Amino acid sequence: MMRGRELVNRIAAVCLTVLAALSLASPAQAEDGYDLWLRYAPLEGEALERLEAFDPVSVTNSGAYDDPIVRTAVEELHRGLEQLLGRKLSPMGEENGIVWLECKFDDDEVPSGSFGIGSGDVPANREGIQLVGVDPVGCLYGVYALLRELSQGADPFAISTISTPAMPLRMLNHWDNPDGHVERGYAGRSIFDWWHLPERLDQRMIDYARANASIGINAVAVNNVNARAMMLEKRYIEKLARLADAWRPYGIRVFLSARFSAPRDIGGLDTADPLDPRVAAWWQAKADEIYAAIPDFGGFLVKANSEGQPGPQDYGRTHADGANMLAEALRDRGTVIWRAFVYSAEDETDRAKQAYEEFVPLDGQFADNVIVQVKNGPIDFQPREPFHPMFGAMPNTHLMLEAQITKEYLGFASHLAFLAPMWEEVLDADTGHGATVAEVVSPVGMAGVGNTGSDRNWSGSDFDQANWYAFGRLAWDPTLSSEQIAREWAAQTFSREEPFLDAVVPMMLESREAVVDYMTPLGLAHLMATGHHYGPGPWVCDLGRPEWNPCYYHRADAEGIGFDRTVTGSDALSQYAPQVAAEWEDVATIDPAYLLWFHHVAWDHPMPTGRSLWAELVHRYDRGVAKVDEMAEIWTGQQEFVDPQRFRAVTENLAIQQAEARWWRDASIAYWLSLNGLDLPEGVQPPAESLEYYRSLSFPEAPGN
Ligand code: BDP
Repeated sequence: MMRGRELVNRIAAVCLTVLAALSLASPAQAEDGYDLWLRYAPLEGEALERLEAFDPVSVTNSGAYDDPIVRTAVEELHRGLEQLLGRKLSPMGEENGIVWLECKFDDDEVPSGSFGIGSGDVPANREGIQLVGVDPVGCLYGVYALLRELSQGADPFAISTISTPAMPLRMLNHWDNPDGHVERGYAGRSIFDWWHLPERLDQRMIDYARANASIGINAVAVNNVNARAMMLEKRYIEKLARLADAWRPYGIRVFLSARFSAPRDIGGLDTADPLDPRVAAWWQAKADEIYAAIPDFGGFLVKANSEGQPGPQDYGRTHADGANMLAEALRDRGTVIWRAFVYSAEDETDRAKQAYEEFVPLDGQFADNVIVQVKNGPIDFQPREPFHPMFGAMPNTHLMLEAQITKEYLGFASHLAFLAPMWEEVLDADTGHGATVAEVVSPVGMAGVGNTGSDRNWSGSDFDQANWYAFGRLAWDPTLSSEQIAREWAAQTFSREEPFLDAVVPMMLESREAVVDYMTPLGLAHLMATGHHYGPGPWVCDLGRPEWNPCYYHRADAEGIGFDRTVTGSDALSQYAPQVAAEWEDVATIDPAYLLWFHHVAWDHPMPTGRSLWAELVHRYDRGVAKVDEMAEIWTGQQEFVDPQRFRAVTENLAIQQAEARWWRDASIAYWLSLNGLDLPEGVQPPAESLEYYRSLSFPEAPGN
């Protein structure tokens, strides 16, 4: 007879067996996305065997442990290998190492951060992996590159690469406010805990630095370009210094967004006139104070005379006057990044023309340590814009590209839109001035408006992590294809199984075009609702300033739709090099993707497909909606490859996107119908609700505003 104790033990044993079987059956344990692409999921099968051949695997370095960045590199390598192998490694040491790090090459000809990886002899006459960094941060980047390859299942002995960053500055701009609210943030509160700094440093600050370093990001502007002067006060400098200290071992320099009127706001002066010697002296003293606390401070990022921000024009001075005064304060130490995103509240000029008109005449007048940061397109981070005409038009100015990683205009965090194809489109664009956009900005850099927040998954959705990742990878190498980036991201983040990648990578690559289709097809732009930009608002025509209104951008009426930017209209086209303008000036030959950006055309305008413009527009809305349905279906088939928690999270987001794609399509069509009075093309579904219904919707609580 079984005694009570024995029975309990047996039941417990059965339960354990069942639990173990259950956990084996589920694809992976639940994950919340916090580990990003740095999951280093344990290798299996051949990939594991190949890495195991390195027994005993450990990490060696050439005696440069005194350098904090090398220490990070060694730790990251150790940690990554342990996770991939699923076991502890022997301690690091020179004798038994199989990955040999050489981190002090010191060659001024080669850009900082460059590295090479290959198999070869390592100490103790054994075959191993050699990793040579031109400098400590080169070693760190090399380590992440090696782990990236191994994570994807690469044969360690076949890894052979030499890599050099294309651009010196690979930067994130955070639009985070000191109170924790993130402007255009859809991932929760700010990750920067200004309230508790400098005493308390959240572990997230280290994990954030790891993530950035792993994709080559080396600079961070921590606060909103709509800046509070307070961030320049002594107590904030102390907070910032703590972050700078934490991020230095990851090769990251800090920048501050500086409010141009700070000498007035917090400096006790009655002016911020850049030509006033007292103002220059104030900034000089402020810079000295910052450098005393942060010797490698990167510099200031400035939004001036744009959307109500103060700037040099308040005193009748130019952008160059303002930027150069700050540059003098930072001279030989740091950089002024001056944003070209300007449009004036008093200017009647087509908004798409204003930045070029203000900046191009100043070419050659900016100090050497000034960079002018230009958004990818001439309006504002729309789902599709032509490249900004300033690229290539200012050969004597350092120009940098600004992209938006957070999806303010592409459905917030709940829509799946992989942005690499959008950035690839702009980087590859031929400016007609003898260089592509990538070639214009490569000597300088790229900035991305961050999408991080306090959400466990960092970016508000699992797939939005891919945009952070893609931004870093493209800033490192703008010739990388979107496909390669999507593949390596998906393999590291979700699953390295081929069937999974073959399904999910194409889905990612087509996702941004789907958004263009269901929101702003054929070159339409800025039709989002007022303020928060959530959802459609093409009917908004009555806001105070003309360019605040979607009607300003689409110009639709009974006869036609689109913004004439040719010589018969605003002539924004003439800001492009002649050969580029020639491609877009003819309504018959222009790429339909840009048609309504540059032309006002009749609803019955014949399109290359043989459809009328109206039918083509409706067709594209339907195509976008159908694509999202297809994406949802593809995802449904991936359950076996993804842990339950993230599988469900993505599934739910796709359901939101399906509904909202329909909403965009229906509301837009209902509105155009009210203007053009046309019939819907044969077989096309009418909008589900009335125009009045769509107009009545309001979302004052939409995030990020
Ligand atoms: C717009 C955003 C606004 C930013 C501005 C900018 O709506 O919140 O302040 O860009 O880039 O797209 O300065």
